[in-house]
Amino acid sequence: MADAAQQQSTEWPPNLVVRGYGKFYDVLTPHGQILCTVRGNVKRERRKTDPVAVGDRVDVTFLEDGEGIIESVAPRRRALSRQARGRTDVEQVILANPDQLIAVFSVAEPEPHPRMLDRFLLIAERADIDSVVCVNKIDLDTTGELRQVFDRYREAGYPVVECSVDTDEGIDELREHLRGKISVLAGPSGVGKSSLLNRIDPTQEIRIGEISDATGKGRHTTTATTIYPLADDTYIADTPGIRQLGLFGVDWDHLDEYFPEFRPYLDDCFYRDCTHIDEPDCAVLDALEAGKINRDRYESYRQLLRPSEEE
Ligand SMILES: Nc1nc2c(ncn2[C@@H]2O[C@H](COP(=O)(O)OP(=O)(O)OP(=O)(O)O)[C@@H](O)[C@H]2O)c(=O)[nH]1
Ligand SMILES: [Mg+2]
Ligand SMILES: [Zn+2]
Repeated sequence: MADAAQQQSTEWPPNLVVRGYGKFYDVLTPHGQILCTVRGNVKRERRKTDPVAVGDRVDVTFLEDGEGIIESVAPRRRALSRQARGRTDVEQVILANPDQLIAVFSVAEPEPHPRMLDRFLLIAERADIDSVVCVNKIDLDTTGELRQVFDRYREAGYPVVECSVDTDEGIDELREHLRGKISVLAGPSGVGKSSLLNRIDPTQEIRIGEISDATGKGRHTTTATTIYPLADDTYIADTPGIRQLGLFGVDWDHLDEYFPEFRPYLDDCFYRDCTHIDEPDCAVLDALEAGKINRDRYESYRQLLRPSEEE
């Protein structure tokens, strides 16, 4: 362990990519933040992924004019990624090297989208990234009914934080989850990701958007992923709202393992390669019948595995 840790500390450059603008990147270095371009070979060597992504650790050459050049990118420890649009074999990195995903959804305006949340949790499980479900705008849920769709995630074992930027409820709890980690706030447009960040650290003054009266959806106000340092060892990335989450790198034969609430049962199915759809003596289906696995989450699993079938 000590050896591995030591090795990593020597290989892990301190410079952190905090924002990208086309060809340019803001890189936070021990000597301050500098604007960098990327050496050509870095791009040539990394065609199946974003050559440089926000959250990457990089080696830089400092130029005399205060700018820099990214010479190389340290191997990513992990990455929260989606599929690049129209390219099944190309990875689009949402954030490199996060410790945890804060999946933000709202109880209303826009209304909850549990299938998309399931997909977020899946890409995080796949990449070995912890998740926290953040249910925002609970001020719009005066009866407490709207937030019930998120109960399934608590049942599945995920931490669920209910909060409101307007009333401040849950903000301290969210802050606790962030401490000492690199977190990525992700979710649909308009759920309040940037508003939460402003509330957590009012010095940031990040632009927030409006909700369209016509569609009840957000207006994609945040356009580039940006990492904000909050305190020593605490970083948070704000990301643009996502419309569709293309799954990248999911091993469909092991989809069941990405549903943490299924895991206790997976060794007890009669067939070793049980898909838990219609096999006899299936421990997952038994757990479902016994009410130990939430039916909506199971349906989400089934739909992911057999997308063509009617729900
Ligand atoms: N009622 C209510 N409105 C909120 C809350 N949090 C955010 N909003 C509003 O929701 C709208 C969208 O907020 P943003 O922070 O821009 O949402 P976002 O998730 O960053 O959206 P994108 O950047 O487009 O992905 C703004 O009008 C906020 O004022 C909340 O807790 N309660
Ligand atoms: Mg935003
Ligand atoms: Zn089974």
